[in-house]
Amino acid sequence: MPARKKIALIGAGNIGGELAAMIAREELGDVWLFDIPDKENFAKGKALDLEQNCAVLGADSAIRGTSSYDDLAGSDVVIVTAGVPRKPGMSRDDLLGINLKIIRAVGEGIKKSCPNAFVICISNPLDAMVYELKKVTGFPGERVIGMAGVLDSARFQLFLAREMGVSVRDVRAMVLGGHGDTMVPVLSNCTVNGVPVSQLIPKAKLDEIVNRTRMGGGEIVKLMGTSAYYAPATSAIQMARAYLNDEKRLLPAAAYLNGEYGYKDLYMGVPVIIGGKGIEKVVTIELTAEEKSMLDKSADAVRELIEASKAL
Ligand code: A3D
Repeated sequence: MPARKKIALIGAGNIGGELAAMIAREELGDVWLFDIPDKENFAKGKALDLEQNCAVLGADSAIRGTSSYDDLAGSDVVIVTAGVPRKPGMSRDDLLGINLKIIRAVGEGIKKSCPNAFVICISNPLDAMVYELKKVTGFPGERVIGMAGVLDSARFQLFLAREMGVSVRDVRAMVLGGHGDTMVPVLSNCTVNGVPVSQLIPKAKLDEIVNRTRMGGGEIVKLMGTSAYYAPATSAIQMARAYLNDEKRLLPAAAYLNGEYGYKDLYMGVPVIIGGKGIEKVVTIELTAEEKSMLDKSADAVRELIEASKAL
């Protein structure tokens, strides 16, 4: 019998807990919920609650809490949510100073204990944090990826579907670029079951939806006082599942770019194929001149943040 997959969740907060619940429910693997020593008991308690939840559901995944990287040894997948989330009025970039230090420590721990893992970063500011994780671990780009595009695209698809009164299942759309206000909802490739969305929604309304998508995270922070966690967790699980089951999903995600789309040494949201080898391909799609220029602006914003990290 092959052993169960081992999945390490670094950060046992809101997203970490939801990730653990989903992994266990789907029996994708056994889970280690990791947090800082001050929160080790919290992580252990949450793990116990989640494992008891599994007993109700009849799922056999084991869930453990820890603050020791040794317990994460040999993990197949590591999902990083360590750090602080936004509070109302904050931008993701405001988190850079505090989360950078945390991500550096986390990167060292992963490098030591999980040298073969597929690493999915969720901590914000996303593109700069995933860049730092790759730098600190020294892992190849195929094995270090950032989750943002799946979530931003789902928000975009939801708003489009609600506007048209159709099922979210029939709306296909992608959001590329950095995970910030400069993100690029790609209208030229957006369809409802193959019908270009521009034939179905007037331009002024589309512009409104694009804008709401760009501000989608902030809308929730303003209402809840902290950032979203259900949809971010589900989005990361979609990526982890694609890796663990070698699904070859084509998904938008923050990938290390080495010349693709004309960008070098940068992490940014692009369409990628995720399978058993990690990021198996960065897919280059045709963009309109306007979309490419928005992507360039977004790349500049990410580059600025990466440069700021280097100075810290
Ligand atoms: P929260 O519930 O505060 O959980 C974060 C956890 O990280 C806390 O339990 C902390 O104790 C823990 N932590 C802090 N330092 C360390 C460390 N050195 N090692 C291990 N754990 C540590 O936040 P959350 O789960 O709501 O959000 C986590 C991160 O995800 C934040 O940075 C958010 O901004 C980000 N986020 C990203 C998206 C994207 O779409 C990319 C969406 C929503 C939230």
